[in-house]
Amino acid sequence: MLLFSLKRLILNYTFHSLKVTSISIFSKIDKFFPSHKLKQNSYLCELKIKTMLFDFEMIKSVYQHFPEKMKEIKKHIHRPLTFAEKVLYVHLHPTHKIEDFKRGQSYVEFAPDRVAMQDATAQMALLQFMQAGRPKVAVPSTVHCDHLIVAKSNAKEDLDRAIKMNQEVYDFLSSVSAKYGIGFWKPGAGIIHQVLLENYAFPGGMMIGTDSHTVNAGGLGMIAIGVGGADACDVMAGLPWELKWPQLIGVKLTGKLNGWASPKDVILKVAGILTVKGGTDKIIEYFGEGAKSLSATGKATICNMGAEVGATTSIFAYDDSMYRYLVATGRKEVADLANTIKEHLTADADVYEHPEKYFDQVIEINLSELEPHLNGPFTPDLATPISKIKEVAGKNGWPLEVSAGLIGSCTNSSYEDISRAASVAKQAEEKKLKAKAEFTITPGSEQVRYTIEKDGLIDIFNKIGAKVFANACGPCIGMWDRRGADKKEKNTIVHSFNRNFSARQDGNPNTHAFVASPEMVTALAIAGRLDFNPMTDTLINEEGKAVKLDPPTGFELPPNGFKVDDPGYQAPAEDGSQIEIKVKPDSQRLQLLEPFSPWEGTDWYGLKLLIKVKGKCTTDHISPAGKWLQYRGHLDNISNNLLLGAVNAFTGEAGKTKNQLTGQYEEVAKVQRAYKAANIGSIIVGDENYGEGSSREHAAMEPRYLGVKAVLVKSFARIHETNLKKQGMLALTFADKNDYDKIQEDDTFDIIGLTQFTPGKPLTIVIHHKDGSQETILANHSYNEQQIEWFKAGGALNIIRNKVKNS
Ligand code: MIC
Ligand code: SF4
Repeated sequence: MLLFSLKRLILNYTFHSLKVTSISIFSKIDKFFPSHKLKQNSYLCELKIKTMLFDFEMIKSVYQHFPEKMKEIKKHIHRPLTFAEKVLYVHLHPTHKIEDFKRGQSYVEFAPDRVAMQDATAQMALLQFMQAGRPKVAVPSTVHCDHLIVAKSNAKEDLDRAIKMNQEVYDFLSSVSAKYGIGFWKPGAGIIHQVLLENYAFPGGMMIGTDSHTVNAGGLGMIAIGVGGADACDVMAGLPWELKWPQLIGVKLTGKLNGWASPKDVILKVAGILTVKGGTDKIIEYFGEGAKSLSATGKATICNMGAEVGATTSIFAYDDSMYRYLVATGRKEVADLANTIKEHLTADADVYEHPEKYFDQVIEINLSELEPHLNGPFTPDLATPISKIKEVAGKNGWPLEVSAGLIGSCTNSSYEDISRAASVAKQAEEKKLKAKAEFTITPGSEQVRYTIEKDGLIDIFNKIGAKVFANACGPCIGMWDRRGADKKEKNTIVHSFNRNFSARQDGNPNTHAFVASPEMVTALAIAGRLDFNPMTDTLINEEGKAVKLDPPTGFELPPNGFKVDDPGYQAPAEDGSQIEIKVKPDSQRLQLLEPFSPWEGTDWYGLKLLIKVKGKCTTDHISPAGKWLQYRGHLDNISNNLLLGAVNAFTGEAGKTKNQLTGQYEEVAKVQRAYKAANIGSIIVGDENYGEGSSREHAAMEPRYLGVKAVLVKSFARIHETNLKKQGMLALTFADKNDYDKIQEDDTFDIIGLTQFTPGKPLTIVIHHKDGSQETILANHSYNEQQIEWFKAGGALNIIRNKVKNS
């Protein structure tokens, strides 16, 4: 009894900003974290909470100030505003003047409401935050353990194995979170973006997250943006966060989805139109009757995969679907508050009536005519409508047999998704069909998993031989122990994830991965064929009869409500000052960071070409995931994967380059370590949209750590370019893209103009060829004054500590 009262008392402290409406059981933290430093400290206890309402006071304050801020904004901007613009303006940093910012040009400082981090990026973000010298995070923040769980046998075994294997990292994240006031979602709790949507996202709010798919929360009307850990570190330290004021794309949705078409097909079509770089430095705002007809989770799917067109973020205005979702996920208080400022949580009327006047580009999609799509292989923007797949696949020689169908991931694991996929699976059973391909499901959160289990949906999948993996990223990020993948056979898989870059899911570059809606994935897994069109084709069942699948049906929200026993949340300590964070000096998983050295104050001469990369070079090519995820907290170890997936323009081989000192071809990191040992700087040359994909700042920190000085490319993806700048690297683009062709394998470079490094002024690069000839080219950059300071200081982190001290 005494213990119980004590814990109750402690709870009152711990959940100062968390309204707990129902607590079922107290249990012990050492179930998950046996070696946890805090277990002796009675103030931290694991809770099983059925309904939680986080940060209500913060949300209340955002809504309270929204109308008066809008009034002030309207005094300065005399034109109708889109919804995205309103949310951006309302979140301007208080020190920033309100003005009509230049889209695609002005750098603007914001004050986001919250920060989210997933385990694979949180390690580096928090290692940096620990250097900032703050006792607590300045805004509500959370860590989510979802990326490090290998999908192999089944949820339980996989989770147990992951907890054992990643103990050191989980312990680190859990105790850093407890110390600095960060909410911690344990392994098994779910994928960051689903957990955020279910618990934290709110209409009109602003969030940054150390994962490119943070944009998912646009489905609940939030401006949510993916960033590198150094950006997260700034905001957690109470500093303003900077972003180039984006351009705006308006997508008008008319009609209504029907039959096999789903929200996923909206974004698959948009990806086909915009391509992987069409959204760079742009926000996509969806509107129209069609938008209102979509569920909130459907909207989140569309926003989530906006990362695949490089968009800064995507957003829908507040509507009834969001109200319903907030209520269903235990946040009626937030929904009711949102209703009180409804008129501000959408664009001004004229914007949606005359979109061409307010958006830089307008796209119109009629949902009534939308066909299901299959996007791939190897890139998410290669969109093929299902009616054309036979012809296109045949022409390209894509393997037609589907070897695996996988549903889940942050973008498609809502109750609606799973229930629609289950309706297809159910028919298979009724119509005497079995899934021909391997079929797997990764639920997005424990809340979704628990509810679908209770509602009998997991049983339906089991009956057609499906495997249910742990609530985590799993195969989506290459954490898939796929039998036989090492044989590197040519094969086709279909999944409902976002990304299908070469080798991403199973490490096999010959796996042709196609992205589709969960219901289409289920149909194709049953048929076992890529060219199966469920709208027109029949299948032969076990009795030899031809049967046809009916269009899927599902539930927007669980008819009997969401249920969960233990959502997997751990609250931070009220006073974390006594918590000590230890990192073993010989650890292979974690390494404390040393500051990078500042710029030498001179121009650079004699830099060697490290590698000239040809074609697509995503962050998966620069710093692959899969088995390398284990080193995300250890900069020296992970640096060995530098550019392992990048294709060398001179040899066509991935991951190897010529060591100019020896003439040998070796792994890129090895060559770079040799240059570093010889005190020689180097430069990486790349193609278009370099650094596309993920937010992982390792892709920028690794070259910096190994002594690369500059990255010179035709164009950059937004997050990667910022990450390079933050880490003190020189991120340059060819002023004339044709100059890319001038770069030869044994070149040496001088970079001139650094002593007068100024915004808007190009730098000069002298290329020395091996035959003694030389050429001079210009390189552009997009550094503003502050970013030049980061460069000079050797990285933003070297400045942040002082700023925090003086603030
Ligand atoms: C991804 O989908 O590529 C990831 C893994 O979630 C990344 C983050 C990472 O590399 O850790 C992302 O999208 O930012
Ligand atoms: Fe995880 Fe995949 Fe979503 Fe990235 S895209 S957060 S790896 S589920």
